[in-house]
Amino acid sequence: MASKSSETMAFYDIAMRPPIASNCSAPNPWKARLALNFKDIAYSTTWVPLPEIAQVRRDLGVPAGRKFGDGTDFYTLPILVDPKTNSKVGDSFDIAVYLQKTYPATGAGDLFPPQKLDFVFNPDSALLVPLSERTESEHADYSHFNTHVDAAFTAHTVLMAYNLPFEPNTAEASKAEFVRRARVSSWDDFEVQGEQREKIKESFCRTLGDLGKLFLRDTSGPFLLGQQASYADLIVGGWLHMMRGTLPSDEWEEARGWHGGIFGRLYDGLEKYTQVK
Ligand SMILES: N[C@@H](CCC(=O)N[C@@H](CS)C(=O)NCC(=O)O)C(=O)O
Repeated sequence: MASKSSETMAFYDIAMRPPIASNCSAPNPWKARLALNFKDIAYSTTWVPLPEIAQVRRDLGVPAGRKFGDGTDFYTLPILVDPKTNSKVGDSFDIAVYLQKTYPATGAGDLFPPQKLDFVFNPDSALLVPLSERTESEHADYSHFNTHVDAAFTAHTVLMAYNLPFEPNTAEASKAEFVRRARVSSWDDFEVQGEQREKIKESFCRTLGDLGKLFLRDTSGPFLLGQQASYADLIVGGWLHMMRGTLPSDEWEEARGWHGGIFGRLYDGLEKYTQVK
């Protein structure tokens, strides 16, 4: 989309270790980046170190969109600021809805084409940090899918947390915050190896098998609707980017090949929407 620089949108993502373009790995900002690129929007990224997210969000006047288990506010990214409409949107799903509504005809078209998104995942135990609560019903089927995909991947992030490529200047503070949230005694408690790791990988593979079934309804392309990508593919794609950035590389290669390579093909199919700007 041709756009003057004063109209360039500001997109806020979490700073990671340089080179940032290959290390940014937060799934919800990734969903929004994929949606911005899908819509061919002019934007520029502001990289926020993890310990500064709350302040940045407060300074922008965007309320917290998530709560910790104890009910206190959890300040998160992404945020998108659109100077053209004076809008500030602080949730990845809301960003996709906003882009579709405000810029319906740009880029690759409709982010929310009708389709059946009947994936359900109910975690065995409560997630460490509850997901955002959503009450609105706009694109309710996609919103439901987003919640269940988030739950499915979040239940297995113990495989990924230890390898998060933290930004060096704030790595210690970030790790300390994760230790506090998980109520463990040290960062090394996040390392999961051996038999325990294999068991969690099996569960992850099984869970992705259930999700993968939806991709087998139309095998004319890598997306749920075959050759037509939609926001549902970008939701899964956001998590695949977290996996790529945080799993040991042999495990990422293994996961790409699970269930006949469904997720490797999806990751590659979304490549055209992965520019980090
Ligand atoms: N429902 C929100 C959730 C956003 C969220 O959880 N963001 C994570 C990164 S994926 C975050 O900002 N974490 C900051 C932290 O862990 O301190 C959305 O979809 O935007």
